[in-house]
Amino acid sequence: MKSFCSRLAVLAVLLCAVVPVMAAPKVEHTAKMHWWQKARFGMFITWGLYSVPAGYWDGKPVPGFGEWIMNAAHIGRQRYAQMAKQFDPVKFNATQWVAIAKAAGMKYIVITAKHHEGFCMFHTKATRYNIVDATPWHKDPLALLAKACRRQGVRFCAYYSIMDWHSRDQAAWHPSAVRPVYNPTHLIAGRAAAYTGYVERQLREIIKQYHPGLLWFDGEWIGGWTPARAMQVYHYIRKLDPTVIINDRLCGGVKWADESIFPKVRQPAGNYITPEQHIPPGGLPGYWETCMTINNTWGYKRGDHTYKSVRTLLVNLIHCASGGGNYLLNVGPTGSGTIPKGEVRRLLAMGRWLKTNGAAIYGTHRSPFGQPLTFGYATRKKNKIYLEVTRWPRHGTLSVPTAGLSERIIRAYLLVQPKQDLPLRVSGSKVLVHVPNNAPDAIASVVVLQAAQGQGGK
Ligand code: FHN
Repeated sequence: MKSFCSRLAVLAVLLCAVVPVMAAPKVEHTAKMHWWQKARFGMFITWGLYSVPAGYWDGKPVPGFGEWIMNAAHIGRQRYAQMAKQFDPVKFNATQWVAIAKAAGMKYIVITAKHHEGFCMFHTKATRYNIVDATPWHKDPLALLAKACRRQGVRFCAYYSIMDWHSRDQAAWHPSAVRPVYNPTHLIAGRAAAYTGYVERQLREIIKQYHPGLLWFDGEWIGGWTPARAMQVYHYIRKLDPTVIINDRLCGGVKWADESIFPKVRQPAGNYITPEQHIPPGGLPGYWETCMTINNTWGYKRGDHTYKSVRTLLVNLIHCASGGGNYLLNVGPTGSGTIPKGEVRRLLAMGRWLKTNGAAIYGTHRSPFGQPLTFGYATRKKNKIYLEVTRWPRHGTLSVPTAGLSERIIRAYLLVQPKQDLPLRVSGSKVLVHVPNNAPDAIASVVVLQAAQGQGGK
């Protein structure tokens, strides 16, 4: 698993080795990202065969992420594949899953079409190791979710792992008959072209069958998956759909950076950067999205109830938006097809906050202040600056450092009381806003500063 730091290190190497090429056309690139940048908040769904054992094997708890159980419990390919016969998620309800995402204020969902285990959660003709052909359920959850997303106005997106612990084209790192260790696999000599063809065939099915707005690649760190192979797949995707967004994980070895940041990059592939389980302080240049678990696992583990608090989840979302990034929050559905209640409760609480305060998040851009704020965070949309106050001032005065602002602030008000002006005065390089003693929201209250009309950033 590559950490964000190692990805950044590789990026540094890449930048000194760039060879100027025709940059992706800016307009096409920006237009493609528009819906995603406005969305700010998405649901990651990590669902697969691993949801059946749910973190236990041979009656014992298995450490690590739920979706890594095949590797962590050293399960042979044949024995693991037998689980498909038990995978019968009769409680799955696509309309309900999308409704939960929508009620949470999430504008897109990214579901695992194929995780490292290699089991395909969609109907593919490339292998019978898929949820329609190999399980007693015989349904295609990606087709059902894509349809529900279209009906409910949520963007459907798909995750696809290059690493594939079931593929005969990939060898386990330690191919023991009794204690195999899969990660990281490597492409078997002479089989790389066959596997690349398999990937292309499946991506074609996913694009043509489900029309994802975004392809979320992962597992790119396997041996033999070269930049050239990744470039081949990247251009294959672009021919099928020039508008689909691609994250920065199609290619291992060489960090694929955002076209909008490094247009001269030799391999302009990833449209955005994907920090994982952390939020870069102050955000990142260009397009980026932090993906994060809601507890301590991506795939379902029946023993993991260590859910993050609603406060932590909301502040994470606000922190991402204030840095100009998206927040992709994961749920791990059970083997029977339900999203755990503890996860749903937190998502619905986030949705209630967003129902009142969504204007401060959706379609906004990063904080205009260029420095951390003592009282919380800030986002901006045209001449409105939204202050997401997580530490409400005790003495009724919110002190805002406006040194980094080029505009005059002409108004201040609570987002929940837009018609009620709050007294404000300039004091040196600060604007002092007189606020009520009690914060309108227990977690984050939004104060809006209005800059003089016709001025201001994005
Ligand atoms: O190994 C995967 C992991 O299972 C999970 O899918 C995360 C989500 O971003 N990605 C990889 C770890 O970086």
